[in-house]
Amino acid sequence: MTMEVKLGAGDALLVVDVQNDFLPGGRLAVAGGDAVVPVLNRYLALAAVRRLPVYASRDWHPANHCSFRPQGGAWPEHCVAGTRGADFAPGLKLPQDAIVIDKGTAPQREAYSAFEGTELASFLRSVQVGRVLVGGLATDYCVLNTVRDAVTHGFQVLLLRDAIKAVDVNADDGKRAEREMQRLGATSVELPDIAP
Ligand code: VGL
Ligand code: ZN
Repeated sequence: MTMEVKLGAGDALLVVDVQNDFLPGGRLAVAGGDAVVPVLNRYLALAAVRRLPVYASRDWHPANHCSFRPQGGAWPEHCVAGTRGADFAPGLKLPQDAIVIDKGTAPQREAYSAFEGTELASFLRSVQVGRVLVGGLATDYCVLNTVRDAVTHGFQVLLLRDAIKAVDVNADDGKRAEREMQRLGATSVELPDIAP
């Protein structure tokens, strides 16, 4: 069943961590992660037509970040600030005026959420955003935690379920994360749900 979602004033698009290191060939590759890029480009085109502000978060770690295995963390080194792995996917068509949100920049703090330790919530409020469309990588980490914080901050969330991909360290982590986001109040939508 498709629903008819009309985008307009008060909406914003948030693209989470679509960076080389999370794509196939990257240091923390999400299988099929590159598939979100063309779909996000379609959402970006819709955002342009509807004049929605666009935000793009980046995992932006120092070389000694606590989440890296040499520091006792869970992950291989990834998205080190200023490296190619931390660049946005080259095929992602972010507009010139997209607002970039760097997170995970403090050596001793993990920050999966684009709201954690950033100005994102105040940026959104300052331009009267009430509803955020969220897509990107990875469903079971940064997307999940970003959506949770968005809800906590009082924003409505449209989860772009055709524009997310999970790490799936455990089978079905992504599916569980999606259910959890719905339980928190996010609405899952796909491109065909969006009114042209
Ligand atoms: C992420 C693991 C570590 C993510 C970031 O963007 O989902 N996952 N750092
Ligand atoms: Zn990270």
